[in-house]
Amino acid sequence: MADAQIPIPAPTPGALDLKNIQGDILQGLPKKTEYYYFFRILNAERFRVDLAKFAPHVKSAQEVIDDRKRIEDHKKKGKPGLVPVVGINVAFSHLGFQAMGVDDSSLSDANNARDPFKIGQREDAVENLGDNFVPSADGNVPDWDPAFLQPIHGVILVAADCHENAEKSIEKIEEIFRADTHRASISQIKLIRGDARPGKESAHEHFGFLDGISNPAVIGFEKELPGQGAVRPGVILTGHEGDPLVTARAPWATDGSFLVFRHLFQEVPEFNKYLKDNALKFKNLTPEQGSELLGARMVGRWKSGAPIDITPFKDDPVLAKDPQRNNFFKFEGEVESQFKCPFAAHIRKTNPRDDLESAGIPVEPRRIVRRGIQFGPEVTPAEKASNTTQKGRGLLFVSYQSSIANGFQFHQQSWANNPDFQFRETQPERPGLDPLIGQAPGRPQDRKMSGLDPNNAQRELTFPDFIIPRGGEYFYSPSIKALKETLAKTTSVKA
Ligand code: N7H
Repeated sequence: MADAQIPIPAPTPGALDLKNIQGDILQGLPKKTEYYYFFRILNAERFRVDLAKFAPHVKSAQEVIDDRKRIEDHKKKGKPGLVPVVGINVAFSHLGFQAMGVDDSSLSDANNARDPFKIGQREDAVENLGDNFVPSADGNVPDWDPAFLQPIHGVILVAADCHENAEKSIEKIEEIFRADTHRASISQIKLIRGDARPGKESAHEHFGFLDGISNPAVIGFEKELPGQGAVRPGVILTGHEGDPLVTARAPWATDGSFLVFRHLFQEVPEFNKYLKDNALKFKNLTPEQGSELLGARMVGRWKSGAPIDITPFKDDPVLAKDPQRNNFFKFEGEVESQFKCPFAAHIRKTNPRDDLESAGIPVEPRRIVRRGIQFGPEVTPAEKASNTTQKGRGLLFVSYQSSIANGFQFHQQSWANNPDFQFRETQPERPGLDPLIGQAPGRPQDRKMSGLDPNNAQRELTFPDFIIPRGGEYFYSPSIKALKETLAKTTSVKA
């Protein structure tokens, strides 16, 4: 997600051990490109020895702060080009901990037999997330890229300013794990590259909307901007106040976080055609403005990033760029109204703000921080002309949270896919599904929402799938100390 927009936080010294927390979690590794290297562990002993050599390369939150300062200085001085930077992080699935022979029971909820981390995303995708599936003799299999149907033990993240620097690092990493030799300790399952979009689209996702605006402020790390919402560190980091399993965590599970990865394809020409064909007729808007308004009402923000709760019928690019104002809204006083922002708009579904808080239900325990990056090329002229996707593109979605069940899974299953959320008592209209990520497998007629038409809140619009998940996994991003002292082995083994 948009990197350039993230304001540099003012860390509170000493509050969190920033040298112990992996760098992607609290602030995001700086990046123009990011590679996700999914791997399987071939030999636990060898892998844990190799991990001891790899661990010093893992970038901490403190090092990310230092990198971002260097980038900021470079920009301020008006120097040309980009500061060379590489950030490496790593995370493991439940199967990965099992493969290493490490007891990870304190990472799962003992009272939840279907804890998402324990069952893995492949199982969760059909059971709870609503991904499309293919029936088979062994049960329903998600309609995913076959690579993600295999057991995945871990993912290495390599973020950089350019492909060359990232690829050099991947070569070094492969040397450490002796990949491609007869003594390899890992084998690559899939390597996916994400890239920021070119030019002035660089902080925008493929549908054209500015992304990376709203993430919660983690108390003890950064100062809250107006409307941003602050969370206790344990909502994001395991082993801290706010982590629902804080008392059950093993000591090594402090300062880590669960990393949710989703390979999400976006049908951009089809999305654009839908907006054109269903342009809203409102006041004296031109058809083009009517399409823009429809898109803004589906997302809850204009492409510029300006929130429609503040500026409902006209974009405001100056407001969009102002971090003091672009999050300063909470759907206040609109619990029964979707005139300004539809109930099911993507950002209202995924952060309901006053919709819940006014009823005394805190949103804080549900919040996630989103990282990730776009992948795939720009729409080609042929795709534009035919309104049909011919090249794969979308979002490598990444979120961090201390509980997948409370965070990502809840967003997807209980909010985005639930036509009754947010629960209304008096209004006749049902909110419907999140028009972007809401899923109703096998029931295309149910992919609909109300509230898009400001003249008629009850009018429902039905839409095809614009976002198609093709894979993913649930990982745990351990602390740097856990990597070095619990997971890695320094004693040499016969290789
Ligand atoms: Fe979403 N998009 O381009 O439309 N997202 N999202 N998302 N999303 C947000 O506030 C998008 C996805 C959240 O606090 C913005 O940063 C796309 C998943 C949350 O106000 C835009 C995809 C999940 C927020 C998009 C996608 C979420 C959020 C506004 C997939 C969780 C913050 C910019 C391809 C299950 C809400 C911003 C808040 C914002 C888009 C996926 C969650 C523009 C294209 C899977 C929590």
